[in-house]
Amino acid sequence: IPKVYIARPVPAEVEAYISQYCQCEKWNGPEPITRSQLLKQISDADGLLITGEKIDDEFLDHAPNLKAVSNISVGYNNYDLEAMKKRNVIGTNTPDVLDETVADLALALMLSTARRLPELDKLVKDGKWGSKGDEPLFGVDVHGKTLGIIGMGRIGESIARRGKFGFNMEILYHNRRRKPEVEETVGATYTTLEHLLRESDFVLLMVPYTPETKKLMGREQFALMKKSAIFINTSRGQTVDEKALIEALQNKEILAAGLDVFDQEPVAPDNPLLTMPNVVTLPHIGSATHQTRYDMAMLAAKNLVAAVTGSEIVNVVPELKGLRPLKE
Ligand code: 8YV
Repeated sequence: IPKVYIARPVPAEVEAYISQYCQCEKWNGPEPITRSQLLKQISDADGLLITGEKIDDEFLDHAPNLKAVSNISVGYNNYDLEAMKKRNVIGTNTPDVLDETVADLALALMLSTARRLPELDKLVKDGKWGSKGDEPLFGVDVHGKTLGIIGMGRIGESIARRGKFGFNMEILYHNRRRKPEVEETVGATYTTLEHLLRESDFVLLMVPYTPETKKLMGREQFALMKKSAIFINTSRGQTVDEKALIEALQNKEILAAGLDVFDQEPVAPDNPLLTMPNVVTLPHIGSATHQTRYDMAMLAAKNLVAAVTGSEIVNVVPELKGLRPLKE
């Protein structure tokens, strides 16, 4: 029977599901497993359950039997698609099940940044409430403002619905292609990136990380934003020129930023973003609820079992859809 390697902690029910169809192995050393430890474990694996590990030529050379890699994530920028294609290794991801949870977090980050929640929570806990009068506690409104969403995928749509129907916001969006259905259901307006940056009170980045979106937000883009605007990133850190963001904040070209993702993760302790009170920082928790991470792990397990047992695989990433499901 196929042999799979589970390379990150998953609920017992997920491992039990895989064990019905495959021979399972998994790391029992300290978490997280390092790349060099992982490379030693996969030499006879047919399938791999993972998140984030770079699946490139080096990795695949250590796994000659590998037929499928299953990400417990919707993002799959860790897949070197050309390396996987030439070895006929299928890659899957976990779309849909996390959309609402990530959208909730995106709105939480918008509200936290606009109303300065972490900074003011600390002020109360430090016993400084009342020390400066009311005005120093003021934030900015979210309701009725303009939300510009860069990347109108499934998660972008969930965010747009929250902004429109929850906070009566005006929704602008920029995307690789127009989505008339979203314009219809949410009343969102498609526009150019430049116009979105100039008009939005909140600029929210929700694109996948690809060669085309690398450093999509840079010096020029931040300079187009209103000085009263707030930047939110819930996509990937690499879609932002982080140096340009730091300078835009230091030069007051934008008001504030809410960041769930960073160019390097975990973020380096000397990163200037960590010293700015108008920057809210989170440790990449977009999908991090018990239920959603369970659903993602179970979906990734089902993707993996389908791939290594030759059944129909639902969530093959688009760029790898044409691959034959199994090596002879
Ligand atoms: C991941 C994410 O689950 O799904 C994605 O692409 O970024 C998150 O939901 C998280 O990075 C795993 O640790």
